[in-house]
Amino acid sequence: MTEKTHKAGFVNIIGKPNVGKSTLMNALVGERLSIISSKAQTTRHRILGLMNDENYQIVFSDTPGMLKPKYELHKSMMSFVNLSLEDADVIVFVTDLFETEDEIQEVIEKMNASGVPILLVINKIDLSKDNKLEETTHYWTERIKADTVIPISATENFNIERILQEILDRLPVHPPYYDKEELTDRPERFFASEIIREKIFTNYKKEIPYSTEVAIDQFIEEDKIIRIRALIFVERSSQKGIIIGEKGKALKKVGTEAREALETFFNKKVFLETHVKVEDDWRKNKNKLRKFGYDQ
Ligand code: GDP
Ligand code: MG
Ligand code: K
Repeated sequence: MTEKTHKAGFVNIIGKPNVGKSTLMNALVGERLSIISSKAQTTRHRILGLMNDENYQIVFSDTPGMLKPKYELHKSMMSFVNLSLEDADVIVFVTDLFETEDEIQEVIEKMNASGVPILLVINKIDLSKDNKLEETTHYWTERIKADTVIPISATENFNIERILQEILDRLPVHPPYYDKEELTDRPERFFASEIIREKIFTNYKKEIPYSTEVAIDQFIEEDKIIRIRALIFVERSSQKGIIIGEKGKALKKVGTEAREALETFFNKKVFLETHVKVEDDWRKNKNKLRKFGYDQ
């Protein structure tokens, strides 16, 4: 492998509940997965897993809450949706033979407008009778600006390799976003920073999440408790004020919610300490920042 040929990118998996996203992830990533926890499926978590090979790194993510009915979507959640769509190098839209576009028209519109290549994956074709697959394909290609359509059966492992190939074909040449060596050693830090980040996304208005990065400064696992110290980086001191909030209320709320999510995720008591730091212009060096979760 050389710097010049290594591919890396973000793949956003989108689809209604029960279409088979988790089953697909397992079939797709299988033993090649560096980090994933079954517990991750139960949290409203953004990163699903990373797939590393000598020549590539695929970062799979989903968008928590994206497909909830509109009235349940907070404004902050919608900005999260936008961010994760814009961030993606490839979108994998998963559906099955039975789902419809009901309640997700807005997300479909955003997806179609994003300019990001979309792989339309139709799952559960093992259940197809008569011309059901044909009808389903027709239905979805009318609605989604897909680059290509891939009928699969996640449970029967049918056509899974093709998805991987289609992703790799569209992945940009780029160095790995996450240190491949470190990842296997310290995935907990990675998950911890992503969980805290998600709470920042759901608690503040658009500008703040865009200007924030989280680094795990300390992660100490003891017998009955995990002690985590997180640094929250912002660009300006005014943003620091917003993050902390009046009498520290806002940050306290984020801290409580994050701690609860961390405890669910790690299945252990968590002591979480947060510090807000102003770091000018970190956005100019975004790639480096994506690694914040691992840096000391
Ligand atoms: P998610 O909510 O999108 O993550 O969906 P899951 O992966 O949890 O799957 C939902 C249900 O669909 C489970 O009962 C799966 O076993 C089932 N399922 C997933 N993929 C297939 C498939 O290819 N064929 C059939 N027949 N069932 C599937
Ligand atoms: Mg799932
Ligand atoms: K790590």
